[in-house]
Amino acid sequence: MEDEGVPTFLGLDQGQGDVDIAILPLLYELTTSYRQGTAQGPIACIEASAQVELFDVQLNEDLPAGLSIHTIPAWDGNEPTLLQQLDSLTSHLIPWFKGDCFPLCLGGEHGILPPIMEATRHHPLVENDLSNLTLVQIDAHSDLREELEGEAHSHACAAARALDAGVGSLLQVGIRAFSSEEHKRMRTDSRITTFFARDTQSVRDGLQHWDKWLEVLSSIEGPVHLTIDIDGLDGALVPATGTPVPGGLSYWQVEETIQTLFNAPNAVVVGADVNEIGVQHDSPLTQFTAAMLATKVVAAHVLARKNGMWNTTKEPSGPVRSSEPFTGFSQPKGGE
Ligand SMILES: [Mn+2]
Repeated sequence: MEDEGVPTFLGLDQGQGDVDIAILPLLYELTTSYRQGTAQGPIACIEASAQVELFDVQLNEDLPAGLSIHTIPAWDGNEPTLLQQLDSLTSHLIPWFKGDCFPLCLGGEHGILPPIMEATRHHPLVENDLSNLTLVQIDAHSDLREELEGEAHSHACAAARALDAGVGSLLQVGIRAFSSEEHKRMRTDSRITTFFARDTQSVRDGLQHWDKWLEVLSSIEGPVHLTIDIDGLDGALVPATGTPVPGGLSYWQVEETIQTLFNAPNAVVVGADVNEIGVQHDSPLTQFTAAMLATKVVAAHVLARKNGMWNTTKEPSGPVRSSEPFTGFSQPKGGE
């Protein structure tokens, strides 16, 4: 499966047999508003990951730490319509979201999130009911628009579409760019908890807000998906992302978020993505920052697994609670 010359995550040999961790590059870019270039970001990130240290200090071991980490061939769909592309992405992802391996998607613009949510329905802890799922979103933007320039599947609507799909709880951090419509939604939708960068990065009392964020993460129960839009970091660290924004999270805050989440005693992180990775040409900083975070996610997953916190099978809790079968992005919903 490994082609000569195709880069692998961390430069690791592809493991034999079962896949424990699947690295899924998704070369998806349709709607990024400000710049172009997020489609090639995942490959640049994988190339940059060859320079990341394999030793993780919390894990106290070199990756892959006895597990098999596979870099899956990139999804690079060319279906004629946006909705058919989303369906193609969903089909590509489903086999990796069934609970027997940990999927880490590399994007590509944030529009990959709705297909990731649809794939996550197949996870045994989610049981086809996304109201069981907590979505943790690191982002500069709340991504809660109903549409951007007439497009409901724009990257600027990723979190709104995840809520439409039925996600039970959305926890956001790093947020500092949003419309009045989004601001209203953040204040009125009881499923959403937003930690604004203005508060967590405040020179005067940022630490109080940050401690609260970590407390909220520690108290999550049940399955979780972590979506990291790298523009949640301060723009200085990720200048080649689609829409870099000043005033964002430090590298260590994102690392602490990852560690705290994977350590939460009653939560299971069932999947993650690092998205809006751009290709920086004057320096590899953007793609290297993304590679560092992706590596931290993998190391935190491995540590959780070694600590017995990767229990993805669940006793059936009664009939599967599914509101409506999902028929695909490009198929009309039943009854319409
Ligand atoms: Mn986003």
